[in-house]
Amino acid sequence: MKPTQQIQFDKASFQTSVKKHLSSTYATTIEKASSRAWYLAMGRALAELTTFDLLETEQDERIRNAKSVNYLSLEFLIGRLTGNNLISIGLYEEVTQAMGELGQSLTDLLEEERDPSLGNGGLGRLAACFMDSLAAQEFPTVGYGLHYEYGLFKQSFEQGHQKEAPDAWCGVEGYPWEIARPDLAQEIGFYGHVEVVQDNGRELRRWVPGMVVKAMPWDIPIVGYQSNTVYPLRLWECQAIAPFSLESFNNGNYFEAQHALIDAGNITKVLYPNDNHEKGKTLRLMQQYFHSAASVRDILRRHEEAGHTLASLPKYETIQLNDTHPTIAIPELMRIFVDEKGMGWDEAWVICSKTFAYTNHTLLPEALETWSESLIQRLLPRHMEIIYQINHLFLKEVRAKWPGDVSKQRKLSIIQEGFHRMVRMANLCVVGSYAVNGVAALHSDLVKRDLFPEFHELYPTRLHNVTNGVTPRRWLKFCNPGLSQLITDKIGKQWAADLDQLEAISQFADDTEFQQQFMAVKKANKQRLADWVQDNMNIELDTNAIFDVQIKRLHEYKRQHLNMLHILSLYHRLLNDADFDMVPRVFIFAAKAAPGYHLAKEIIYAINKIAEKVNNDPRINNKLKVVFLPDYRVSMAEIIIPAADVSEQISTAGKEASGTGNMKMALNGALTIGTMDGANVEIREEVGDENIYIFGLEVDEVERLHASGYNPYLYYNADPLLKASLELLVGDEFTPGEVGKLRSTYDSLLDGGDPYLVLADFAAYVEAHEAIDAQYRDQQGWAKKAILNTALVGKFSSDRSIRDYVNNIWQLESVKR
Ligand code: 26W
Repeated sequence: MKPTQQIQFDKASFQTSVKKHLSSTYATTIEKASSRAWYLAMGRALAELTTFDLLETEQDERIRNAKSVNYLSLEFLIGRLTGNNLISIGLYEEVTQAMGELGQSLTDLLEEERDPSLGNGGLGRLAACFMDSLAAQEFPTVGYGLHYEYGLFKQSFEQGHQKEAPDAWCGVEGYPWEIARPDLAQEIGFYGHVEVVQDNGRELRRWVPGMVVKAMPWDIPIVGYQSNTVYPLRLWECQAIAPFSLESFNNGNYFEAQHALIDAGNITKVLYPNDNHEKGKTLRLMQQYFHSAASVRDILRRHEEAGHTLASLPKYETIQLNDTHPTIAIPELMRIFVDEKGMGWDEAWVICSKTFAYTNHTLLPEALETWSESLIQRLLPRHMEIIYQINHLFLKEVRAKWPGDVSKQRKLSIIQEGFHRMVRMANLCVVGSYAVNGVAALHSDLVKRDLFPEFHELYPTRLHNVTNGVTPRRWLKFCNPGLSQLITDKIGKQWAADLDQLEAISQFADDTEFQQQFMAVKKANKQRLADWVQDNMNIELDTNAIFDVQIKRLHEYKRQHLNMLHILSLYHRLLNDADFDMVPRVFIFAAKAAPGYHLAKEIIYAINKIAEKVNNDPRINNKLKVVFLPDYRVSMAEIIIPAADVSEQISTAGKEASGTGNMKMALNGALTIGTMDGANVEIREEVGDENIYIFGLEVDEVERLHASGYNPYLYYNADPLLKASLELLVGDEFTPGEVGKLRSTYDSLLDGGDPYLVLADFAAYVEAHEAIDAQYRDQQGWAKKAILNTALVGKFSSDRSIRDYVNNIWQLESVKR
């Protein structure tokens, strides 16, 4: 077994380093330093240790000569690093002691760290879990992302309404874990025109950008658990090259060169807050190209510096595209090969299409990216030519496969015809990649069946499934120390590096003593959350109640409004049915709505208003509490997830590609109430039907209902409880004196046609909740189910996901240092 502490640690010199940073970096003294200054100085001192290993890893000959994965993602939702890194390098106790001797509590200092919220939700958090698992298993990797100045907006509530504020995650002092790499900076062009030059009778095309900006990389160390391998997460920051490009000035692109000054500073200013909704904004495409171009050049730089030939690129490098957001990397690599390296098109295409692989994360039509041809033409004129050429050759293949079938060509073409011609990024990805994968078994089946059926026929081995996973380090060991200790006491500590070992816990599922210990830990975690709610929201929660949790982005397809209707039905029954009884419940929500998504914001408002009334209504005797925690982020999830009894995973079947919160909560001993959607299907397979509450329409039933003409009024008129619950939204029950303030949700569910079938699933959902209520009354039975959830979800470790990618897609080997 490997030692848990690899990095050389000497307490006295560490303390000296912290003190040195206090004075020389943060200009303060031991006597005067604030907690924040102590945290920053400690962070810098720790980062020095990992930077050393980062550079060592970078120089390691065996790694330079091994195949690496380059994970390209516009989002990495890493969350706070300090506590997690201390666990990975095995120095948590040592640093607790070292800081204690300096009069500082490590736990308090860790609270000083702001979350780097460089992602929207699932896709960004998945990228962070994958980096953790790649480093832990020592697969050579570089994560490439963007160094946004402002991460996802901070959320607060004003009279129940969501308010957004900018999130300056770096603070004025900078983020202690990152190091600038000015020697690795790149120049990135935009706009301009294409020149044709003759070269020995050959016609070469060359892009002359009208504007050039600088890409400055910042490295964040990704520390492998129980290993001394440190791989970089390389985040590009856009800087202007002052004052503007002389070349473009001379070429008459004066106007566009002026753009440079305005645009350059903006490119990495802020993360776009849309989740699953594509808006086609120019600046977003600039972010995408900036990210792709800087990353592709850095990959080629590493490859060439290691002495490898261009032809051997796929042997040493694979480039994983996290959704279509970095798709433009494909034509960019082609441009470099053909225009800059003088390679022939066919050779370039063979190399290129063996290098890229693409992960699809959503089937929602409004999330599938298309960019207007005219925008690409203006911003990236040479790339547009290359896309035409790729499409031209691809359509030849289509014609060969389906001669004379024009509809096939129209459907598969990378260019969507019409008044405004659009480039379909997903089609470009499938054509330019050697592998395409969905993120859960059901989702991957739907990718084959509904999204890309013709591509599947054309390229029968290209489409794969890799079921998502979550890192057990952050999502159990770090966030739930009580449960981690209990598990370690029973089965030893190696589970955190090999999550399948948790299965051994199932032998204690009937053991009453273990059940009591398990439930005691859950209770303590509920108390920790209740304390947070008391301190921050001034609401008192009873930890004997069922903690029922729905935490994820606010979206109609995720159906927070179904949960809300269930709450209304309970409220209605408590007030109107003297025989009705229920185990006290606390409904916990946390979610950000995209700032431009009106209905999502209205749902937040409605839940907040309902909470206000219900929480203070003496008639219901504290049976019901509703809390909407503000500013959902990774560090909040770390408090909420260990405290969950019930995990709400209630999307309309076929809409949630995978979900990963479902995995985190099951791992922490929550019982899922969920539809047959995304990874819920596989969670059920693992934990068994008796340990999960599945309800509602399945994918084919959803399709049939839509096809037959769904009418929500049929459900409304047939179900008195549903009707009564909905009617609570139209009066002034929750907004005294102001009638109809919560109408939007009601309207969308009735006159709006209820596109996500909330009403159709309502009755089944209520029934599943009744079963949960009944089960909770039997605490031993509940404990057994909760234990089995923890024990049986080892499959959902992101270590396993990464091994699936490695074995089935990337074909690379780990390098132990
Ligand atoms: C262009 C706008 C946009 C922005 C983000 C479109 C799509 C996205 C993401 C793909 C949305 C996303 O985060 N998808 C989620 O990915 C998770 C990781 O695979 C899955 O677990 C979720 O089910 C899926 O919704």
